[in-house]
Amino acid sequence: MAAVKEEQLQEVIDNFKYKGTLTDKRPYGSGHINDTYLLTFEDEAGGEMRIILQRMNKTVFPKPVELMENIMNVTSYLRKRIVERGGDPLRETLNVIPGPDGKAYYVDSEGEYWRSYIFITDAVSYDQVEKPEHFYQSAVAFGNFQQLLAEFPAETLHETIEGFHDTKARFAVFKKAVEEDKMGRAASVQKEIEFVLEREDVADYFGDLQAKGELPLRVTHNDTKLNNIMIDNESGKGICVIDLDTVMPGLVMNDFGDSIRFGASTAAEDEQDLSKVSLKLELFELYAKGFIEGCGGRLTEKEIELMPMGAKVMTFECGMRFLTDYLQGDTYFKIHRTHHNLDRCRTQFKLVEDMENKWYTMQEIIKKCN
Ligand code: ADP
Ligand code: GN1
Ligand code: MG
Repeated sequence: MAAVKEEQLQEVIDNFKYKGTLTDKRPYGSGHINDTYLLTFEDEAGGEMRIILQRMNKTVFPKPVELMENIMNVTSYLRKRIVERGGDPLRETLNVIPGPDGKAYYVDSEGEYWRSYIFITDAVSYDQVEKPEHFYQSAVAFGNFQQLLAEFPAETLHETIEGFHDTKARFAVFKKAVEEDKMGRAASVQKEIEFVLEREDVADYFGDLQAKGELPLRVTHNDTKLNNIMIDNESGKGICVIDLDTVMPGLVMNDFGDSIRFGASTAAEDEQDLSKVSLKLELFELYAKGFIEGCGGRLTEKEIELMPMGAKVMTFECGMRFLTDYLQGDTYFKIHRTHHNLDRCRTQFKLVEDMENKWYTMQEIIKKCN
């Protein structure tokens, strides 16, 4: 996607007609998909108001109107549930600020879709675990999110990205990308390509079980990275689950697994020194405890038993997606250096290998939690 232009950003800000005087605007966060800005306004009394403004990624989400319909439905459902349990709906779920005509988005003169959220104050989204307690609390919050949406009418949700965690389908896309080799990069990443091809069974695992009817389809978040949760500065609790673009029917093991691949790693997702990358079992255990607790008894024995598999499948799938994007010319994930997607892919594969080595212990940990 073309970079956001200054005048384009200004047009959008003007059209949202926010209250107060704009005192600051800056790119914000480290998401790989949307273009996020933090806007600061001052009101007449000198008070400060912060807002999140995002250009939605149309390449990734080709149906932004349906996407916003999902977000409005999910957040208004959550809002009711939060109020019922005495929580603060302005901090515990996303709040969309309507556009000029009352819609949940604004389309700029270039045809790009923008949306705006109330900024959640006094909370931080972490890119890496700084305190294990934060990770535990993020697990409780993601589990809780799952629980809160357990009775949500799943049939009203649009599939914002078709086959998002259909690892088997992603394997097929990967193979095609290798064959096409658009950028002429395949020869230089033979080791990584082999790594994927040797693990077709991992790609098929959940799809096969689903086909046998052994896994319940639930409303899941599908992008449970640590930086998609706001941790309250004061209480250290996971106050709000954000980035709701991919809330869709899915498998709970994948929500668990995606958090593990990101948060229970000893290094950043794009670490170049692979000797620093491994699975931290203490964090795996902590997250498992928090997540199962957060789900409040709704998980089946099978779902719990398959959590290590969720971690492996999500890590494998993510690495494969990074490698696919690298082979296709970096058109999906935002990159900040030439081989960024390759670096990301390598950390994921290093983690998969480490999980394979620690498989027995991972399973023993989950048995203890069950
Ligand atoms: P992406 O899909 O690109 O990851 P996100 O919706 O996750 O986009 O937003 C990127 C970052 O912006 C988040 O990781 C978080 O730090 C910040 N952010 C998003 N929404 C809010 C909000 N309502 N309040 C505070 N920070 C937010
Ligand atoms: C993307 O949007 P963000 O940065 O939270 C991606 C996830 C990947 C993740 C890898 C819609 O998440 O699926 O796991 O990057 N989101 C989408 O860091 O593709
Ligand atoms: Mg995000």
